[in-house]
Amino acid sequence: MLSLDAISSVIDLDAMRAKLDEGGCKSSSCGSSAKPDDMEADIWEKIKDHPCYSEEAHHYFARMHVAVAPACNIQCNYCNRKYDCANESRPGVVSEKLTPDQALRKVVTVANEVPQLSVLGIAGPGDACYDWKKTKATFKEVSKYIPDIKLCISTNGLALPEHVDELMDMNVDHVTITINMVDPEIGAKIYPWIFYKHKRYTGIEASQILHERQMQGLEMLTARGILTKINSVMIPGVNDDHLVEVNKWVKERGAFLHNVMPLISEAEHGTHFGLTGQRGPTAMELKALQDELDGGAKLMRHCRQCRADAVGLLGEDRGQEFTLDQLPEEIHYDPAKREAYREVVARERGDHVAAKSVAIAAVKDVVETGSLLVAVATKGGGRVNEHFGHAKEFQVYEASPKGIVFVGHRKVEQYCLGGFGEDATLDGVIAALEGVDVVLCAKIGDCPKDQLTAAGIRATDAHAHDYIETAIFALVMETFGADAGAELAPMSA
Ligand code: CLF
Ligand code: SF4
Repeated sequence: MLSLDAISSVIDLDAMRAKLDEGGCKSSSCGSSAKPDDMEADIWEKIKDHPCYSEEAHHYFARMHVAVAPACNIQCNYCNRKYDCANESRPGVVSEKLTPDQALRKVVTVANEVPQLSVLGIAGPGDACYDWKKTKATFKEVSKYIPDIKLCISTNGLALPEHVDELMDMNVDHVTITINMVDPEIGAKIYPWIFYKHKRYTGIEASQILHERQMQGLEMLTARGILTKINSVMIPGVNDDHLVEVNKWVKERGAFLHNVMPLISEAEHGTHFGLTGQRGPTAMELKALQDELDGGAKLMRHCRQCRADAVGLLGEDRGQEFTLDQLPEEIHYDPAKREAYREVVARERGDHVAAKSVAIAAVKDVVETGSLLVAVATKGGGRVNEHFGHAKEFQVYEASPKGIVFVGHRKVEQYCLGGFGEDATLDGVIAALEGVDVVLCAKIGDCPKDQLTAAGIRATDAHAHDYIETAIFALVMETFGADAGAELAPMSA
């Protein structure tokens, strides 16, 4: 079977197709569709190539953001205006602001170079609906050049209701609204002011208006069949318990996904929360809340809080390769690479989904109680295909009686640079893997492996290049053999 490493780097289309055929995978999807059985076909069409709306798609497809919308109409206590909108991007990062024309040049250049590109998002650096003219001009121009690119926006919701019909006319079928509260008293602790209908509002009144507009916008989008994702920033002691209520409200109003993101509040970012010592949640606190929300509005757990000028697969950032000074003056869109990539993915993906469902069913059969947290080093394609020392993040899966579920990711500093591992960096990686039982990677040296063992984490490269779920099932079987009804507990290292 052709690996995604090969897919991503291959430019010779004939060689690429030949490799696939050698692998014996000649049908369009190896006889298996990636569509989940319980999903309507029209919904699947909308999400199947969107890396944020489909966890499975994020192994294959990339998004890019263009920072065309700098103006904002509210103030969030986790935002510093010097930086980009923290509702959809990592706080403390400044993007190169673009005009719609510059954005068009950037999108076409990226589409020619990054075959995984499927979605163009506008997530600031202010509010995409408030700075509407630039958002609209960018989407219109890009759609003329690349008609199949999916358009996606993120907004705080205050200016959303007046633009819902235009969003529909422009075929935008993915909208994110950041909703941190449904109780204005809690909102007053998050939003010091809003600017609405030429007037500034503060306190509970400001949050009441924001709340009403957010709910109105969500209901309007649902009524028109536009998919919505709700982002909520988890702020311990402010809205963490309250997000259970938010989840219920948005589910009732048809939200497709709920994405609970951890507050990032470094003092050096100069936000109100950062300067007043408001902490963000730990990885395990975030997971505990997500587990509590399980069964409500469907959760997105693979968000990477990407930069507002991010380019590439989620968790990867190629934005620095496409800064303004590197863009050509003249643009010409060549769809060849994107089309060839899609052809290969269509084949690989069906195979992956089939292998995944076998592994998940088998884990459900074998495990009766307990759980195992597994951190995976991967470069994409749904495989264990990254070296431990090269990983900048680990994807975390939980094997339990529910099967195998993606539960999040842990960002780390790359341990091995220039062929040498840094002990201090390894300490940070081990700390980031808090609660993890096993690490799966494509290769690991004895030294980091021993130190992980000493920290109670087993690490193995025995399942290199396997599909992630197949590898996790193998771990489960290594522990329990064919004993059904076993209790799953961390394996000794
Ligand atoms: Fe961008 Fe957001 Fe669209 Fe995705 S990101 S506007 S929905 S295309 Fe995705 Fe990035 Fe998380 Fe956003 S991983 S921060 S959820
Ligand atoms: Fe900042 Fe975004 Fe909030 Fe506006 S909506 S204040 S840009 S985080």
